[in-house]
This record gives sequence, C-alpha cells and structure tokens, in this order.
Amino acid sequence: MYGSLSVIEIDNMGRKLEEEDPRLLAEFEAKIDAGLKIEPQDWMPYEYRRQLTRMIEQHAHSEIIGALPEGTWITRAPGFKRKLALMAKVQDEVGHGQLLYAAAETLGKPREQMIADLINGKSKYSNVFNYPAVTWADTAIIAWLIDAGAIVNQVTNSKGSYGPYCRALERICYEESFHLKYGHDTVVALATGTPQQRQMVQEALNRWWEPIMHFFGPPDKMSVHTEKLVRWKVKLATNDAMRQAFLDMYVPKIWELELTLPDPNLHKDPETGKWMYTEPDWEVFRRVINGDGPCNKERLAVRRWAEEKGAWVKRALLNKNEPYVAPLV
Ligand code: FAQ
Repeated sequence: MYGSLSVIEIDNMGRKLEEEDPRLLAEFEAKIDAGLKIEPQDWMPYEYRRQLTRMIEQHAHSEIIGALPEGTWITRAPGFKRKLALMAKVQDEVGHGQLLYAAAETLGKPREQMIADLINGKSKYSNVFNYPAVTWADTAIIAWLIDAGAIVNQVTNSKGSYGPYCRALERICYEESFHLKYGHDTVVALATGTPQQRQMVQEALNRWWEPIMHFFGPPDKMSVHTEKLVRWKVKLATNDAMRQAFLDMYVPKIWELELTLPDPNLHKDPETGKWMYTEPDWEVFRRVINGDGPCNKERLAVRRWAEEKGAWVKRALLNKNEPYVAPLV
C-alpha cells in the first residue's frame, strides 16, 4: 500500500512517538521550532506522517465532495454571469482537491487508496458538505461563509511546518478569496433585493449556522488531535481560536446586512473580547461526520458513480497500447 516509500520510511511505519530515535526526534522538533519547513525527503516521526496524511487527505476529500452541493445549482443559476462564476468556482474546488491529493501523496499514501477510503466511508470529509443546498441562497451562503471559514483556517495553516501542504494552501487561498467575493456579492444581491429574496437568504443562513459553527471542529477540550498538531505546527491555531477569528470577522458583516443569526446568546463579551454563543449540538456533529447526515449517502454515491464510470478513462490513459472503447453510460 505504501509502495513508493523508501526502506527507512517503511521501517518508520507504525511506531509510537516514544519508540522513535530520540536524537532524530529532537532534531526534527528543533527544525520546526526554528520555523523551517519539513520536506518529503526529510526524516519525520511516524506520528507526524500519519497525522498529516489524515488531515490533508480529509481536506482533499472535502474539496471534491464540497463541489457537489453548489454544483447541483450550475444548471439553475439565475443568469449567465452567475452561472459562469459558479462553474469557475466549482472547477476551482475540484482543482484544490487535486493539489491536496498530490500533497498527501508526498507522504506515501497512493491517491487510489485515498479515493477508495473515501468511497468506502473510511475517511472523513468536512461536515458541511453533508447538507443540501435547498435554494439558490444556500449556494450564496456556502460561497460566502463556508469559503470564509476555509480561508480563516487555511491562511493560518499555510504558515505551518510541512512544505508541500503549505504551498498548496497558499495557492488555494488565492482562489478561495475570489470565491468569497463572489459569495458576498451574491448574498448582498439577495439581502438587498425583493422581500422574497431577503427571506430566502435569511432562511439559508438559519439553516447553515449550526453546520458553520461545527465546521471549525469540536471545542478544544474535546479535540483529539489539536495538541500534537499545534506542537508540530501543522495547526497554527486551535479549533476554538479559528472559530473566534471567524466570528470576529464575519458576524459584523452579517449584521451589517441586517440579517439575523439563529442564536440569541451570540454577542461579544466587552471585557474578554471573546464571542459568546450557544454551544452547537456536538452530538449532531458526531453523527454527521460519521456518515449519518442528511446527504452523506447521496454524496458518496455520486463519488462512487464518478469513479466507476470514469474508470475506463484511467485504464485507457495508463495502457496507451490497448485500444479502449468507452462504455455506453
Ligand atoms: N468535519 O481532534 P479534532 C473547504 C473530525 S475545505 C468533519 O479537532 P483536527 C473548501 C476530525 O477529523 C474544508 N470531521 O481534529 C470549500 C477528527 O476525526 P478523526 C475542510 C471533522 O484534525 C469551500 C475528529 O473530528 N478543511 O471548505 C471536522 O485536529 C466551499 C476530532 O477532531 C480542512 O480540512 C469537520 N468540520 O481538527 C470547498 C482544513 N472537524 O480523523 C467547497 C484542514 C473535526 O480522528 C465549497 N483540516 N473533525 O477520525 C483542519 O484544519 C483540521 O483537520 C480540523 C479538525 C480543524 C478540520
């Protein structure tokens, strides 16, 4: 399964942190503390490789599955310009998936295995993409606020320790900034439009608020991986810190449009400067990320269909000498 790894790396597989060579581990951690990047050919502890593979792979899957909720609206976009912009955005998201799969592959896990793990339900992807885009306004909220959340996370983590992931994040963030502008423009058009359009965007915001609060991950006290990831500068901020940064930047912009948020407790504490809010339902989050959300089955079915129906293209590309006839779909 990890066929592309060197003997040293294979030897490194499956080790607990305390079993690693202490000298190599100390050198590795000193490099990270000094702000240097770790590159694929460098020595790294197994646990760093495992954590990064898990996180980048989940991120890649999120981009690919994340194209689906908005993608369903390409044929129904209101007008030619919105259609063009949405098509470009959805294509960008799929491209981000490819960049991230390539970054994850540098750690040794083949792309085929990652895709198989996604389709079999073994790998996770972001909770938010298991909800439907019920109306056009839902796509506007996704493009504005989910992309905003993604940017908060990715700009921060692009300063991290693993070279290939950071470089992919930097490039992705440029494109996500365009998505965010497009999303904001679409929300503003609806919020300043007819009473029906305002109502539509308000209802979409109400639907998406809890998934957005979940998006940054469980509270720090419940997070399994944060401590290690922060220590190794894979995550440059905790889940709660990212959530606070998002609220700080976007709640005022939402209120500026005279839209409301479905949390009566949401306010900034003047003394601490921190946002106070009703804790979203973390049991709902647990169910959604483990396969039991409104659209999980549908999302994976589409992915499985695409993989099966596209398999002949891969075979044809890999076996140049064998003539292939496209199956009738
Ligand atoms: N969804 O210990 P922690 C996008 C899981 S890209 C699903 O706190 P960690 C672009 C977590 O995996 C969006 N699962 O985990 C776009 C772990 O499960 P495991 C994706 C989640 O890794 C926009 C367990 O809970 N962004 O939106 C989520 O330290 C619009 C325990 O959690 C990234 O992937 C969640 N929200 O922190 C596309 C960024 N949160 O693996 C289309 C990179 C947690 O033990 C349209 N990732 N879990 O079974 C990260 O920054 C981190 O992985 C976190 C989670 C912050 C997501």
